[in-house]
Amino acid sequence: MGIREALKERRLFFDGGMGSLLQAKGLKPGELPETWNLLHPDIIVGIHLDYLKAGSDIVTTNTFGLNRFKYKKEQGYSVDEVAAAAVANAKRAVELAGHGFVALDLGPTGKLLEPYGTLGFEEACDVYKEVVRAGAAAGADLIIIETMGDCYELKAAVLAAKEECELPIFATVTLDEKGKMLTGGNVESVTALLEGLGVDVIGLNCGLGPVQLLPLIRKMVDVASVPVMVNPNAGLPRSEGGKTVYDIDSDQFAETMRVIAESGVSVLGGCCGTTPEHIAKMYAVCKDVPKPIVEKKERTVISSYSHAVEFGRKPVIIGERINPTGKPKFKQALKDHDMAYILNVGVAQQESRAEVLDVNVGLPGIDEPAMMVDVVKELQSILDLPLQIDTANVQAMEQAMRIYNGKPLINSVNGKRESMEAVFPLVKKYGGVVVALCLDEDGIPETADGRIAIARKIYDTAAEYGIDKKDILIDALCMAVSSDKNGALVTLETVKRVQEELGGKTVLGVSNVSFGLPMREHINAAFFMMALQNGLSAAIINPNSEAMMAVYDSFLVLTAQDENCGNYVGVYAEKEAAKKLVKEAEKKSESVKQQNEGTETQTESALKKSIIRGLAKAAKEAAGEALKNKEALTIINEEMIPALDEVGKGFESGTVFLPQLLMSAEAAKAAFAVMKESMEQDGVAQAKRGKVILATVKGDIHDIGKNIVKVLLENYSFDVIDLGRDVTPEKVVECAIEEKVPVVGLSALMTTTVPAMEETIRQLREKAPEVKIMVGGAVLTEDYAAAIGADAYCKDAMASVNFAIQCE
Ligand code: B12
Repeated sequence: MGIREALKERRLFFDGGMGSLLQAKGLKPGELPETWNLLHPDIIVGIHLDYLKAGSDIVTTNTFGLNRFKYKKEQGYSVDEVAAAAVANAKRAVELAGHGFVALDLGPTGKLLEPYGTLGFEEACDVYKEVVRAGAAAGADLIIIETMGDCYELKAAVLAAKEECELPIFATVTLDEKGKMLTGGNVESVTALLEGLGVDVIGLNCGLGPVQLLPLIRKMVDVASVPVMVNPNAGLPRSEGGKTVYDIDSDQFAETMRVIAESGVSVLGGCCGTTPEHIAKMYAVCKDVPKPIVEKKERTVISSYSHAVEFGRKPVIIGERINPTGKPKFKQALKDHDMAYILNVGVAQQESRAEVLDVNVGLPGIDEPAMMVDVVKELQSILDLPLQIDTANVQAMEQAMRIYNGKPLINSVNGKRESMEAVFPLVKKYGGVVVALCLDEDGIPETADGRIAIARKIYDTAAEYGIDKKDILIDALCMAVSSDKNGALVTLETVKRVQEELGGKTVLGVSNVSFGLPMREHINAAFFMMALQNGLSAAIINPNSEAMMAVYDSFLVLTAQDENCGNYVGVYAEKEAAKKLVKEAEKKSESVKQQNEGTETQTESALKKSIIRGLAKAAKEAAGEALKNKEALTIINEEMIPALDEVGKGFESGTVFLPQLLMSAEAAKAAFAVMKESMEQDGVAQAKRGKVILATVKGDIHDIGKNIVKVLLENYSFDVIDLGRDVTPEKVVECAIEEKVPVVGLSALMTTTVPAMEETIRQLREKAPEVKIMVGGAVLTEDYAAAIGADAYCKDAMASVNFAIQCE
């Protein structure tokens, strides 16, 4: 019986941890566990066998960290031979036990993907393909992709598995206690992505214990239409005497797993810290819990890297502005490859509360696939909104769907056979919700009956490709009322009937209706309200139009979809207050003075805003502007650091995610380069001063602050030796002795790296007692600096100069 049949029949059990068992058997720190497949096959077979005897149906190959970055032929072992040996070991155990399936294990590559890191998306796919090819050839029964913290990398792994073999795919991600992935995804967005990609079983593993995972897993069972699996750690880890211990025992583990089994989870197992004992106890208490029935949820969902957007609840606003039609400036931006312009159009729509952004870059004479890929990459690196890939060019569509970081909305397919044959296979492969236009070989029907018939035809054909009705949004099409007086009525009737007769969901490009008329916004707004009233699920509109958004907000209030009018009051009370302020300001006579102040604040906020938004080009430009009014150091202290502080606070409170943090850091660096140039120009040439070593301590990669300190010290003619970031205490000491340096400056930005700073100071005191040490970084305080033995705490870069001068 294959694993898919077994899954239909009964609950399945995975194995538990591998790494900790190997350590107990002598795996040394720094040694790669995967190599033991070749060096100690008997130990690996033994562990697999223990799990199979404990009740596991599936054993996971010892290949979690296997990839080309760690294994190269020239270093002794190739990816292929390790994968083949790992599968052979697992198969041997299955043979000895007389039952079981072998899951080829794929873990994170250990590298961040572009644009936040250096690993390209296609290269990530290739890295995984190597392992999949070898593992599948060696006879694995399924693929398990696990412990993923970044959904982009997860997508690369799933595509690699799909493109290299036909094996069933199980995929699990790791969430923190707030229910977020490292790069910000949550249960809903991961579910949308993985179901879209056609993964067989989805779930959660590692990171947390079963108790903490329980609420998150319940949420996943609520939204998923495929079986759910959970492999938790043996509770929460903590360090005790240099060893990792977990806070619950095997009995408590098993008991919580029983509750998880009863919550509708189909596949159970363990992760870090779990042993055959945990699995045996879990199996004993869970084996008789009836297997859950996995219900298909009729949810129409798309996602970005960070969140999901669902259709069919509150109407969804899709921003239409990233589209060259009728926009000469936008056309020019496309021709000039002016990404900053396009990004700004996106940012403005997000600020106007668009929930999805339409992306259309079709222009005669342009390489549309290349442009579409570039624009999608740029947008998804800065904005966290899901995108609607809007193109008639199938190649552009496929390339964009491939590199899109989530489950996209696709615009569009239509009732023509040719269109369906081109688009549906892409939707099946990459996942997505597709907009389906009510037209076919015979054109656009004049009646609602005709459009409904096309909608039915599209649903039926999609089903032949394995695409559910829920993943289709019917576009009833909206004709210009100036040329067809009944056009709007037919559209509205179609919208209503798709929902009532076909149980489907709808979308409309609303603005077409007013084509050829003056003051188009009046017609658009009125038609928008009528469409909403007829049950429209999503509207492609200009979210920057106050009239359109007023219709939307009012509609929510009037249809009881705005609890306590909270949304309405939130948006319009502020607007009303702002209007009053403007009026009052106009009355005042000191208009000239105010205008001046106004410009300055605008410039200030432009720099701050672009750093917060992560817009590097805009930050660079704003930095140049800001320098016209203020000195570099003042700008750094008053604008750049507060901007980064704001991002940091958001990160801490869970409203900002790592990708945004990285983009803000990049923007800050771009602005900082401008400041540096200005400071260098201002620098007064002086006689050379003494040497200063600067380093960010071991384990810490934050260096923006340290680099500012460096520029300022150099400005004051100090000879700075910059050891970079993540610097060991030994390296600092060695350099201090070798270069006979009187002052060392250390930077640490995290509570977790302050101990490394303390250790560096301790070693300096011991081996180079004459050196003066100054320290800085956001987490430090005067008291803390004194407590760890530093000579001086420098709250900013200027303080570092003053201290270095004092030491002369
Ligand atoms: C930008 C940033 C990043 C960037 C860093 C890019 C880079 N090249 O530096 C990236 C995105 C890579 C990053 C990664 C991470 N970050 Co970070 N990051 C920040 C952020 C938003 C701003 C830091 C900054 O540059 N500030 C601006 C500079 C100019 O200020 P500054 O460093 O304090 O420097 C001034 C003074 O302190 C002083 N000074 C600084 N150093 C020195 C040294 C000497 C010798 C002297 C004299 C003076 C001095 O002078 C400077 C100029 O005035 C902070 C939040 C914050 N507000 O601090 C979080 C923050 C530091 N990061 C945090 C975390 C958790 C992380 C990650 C672990 C996230 C993750 N899950 O992966 C990783 C860490 C990886 C690692 N091992 O280090 C946390 C730390 C929490 C804590 N209390 O320990 C913070 C506080 C955010 C938060 N609130 O949660 N981060």
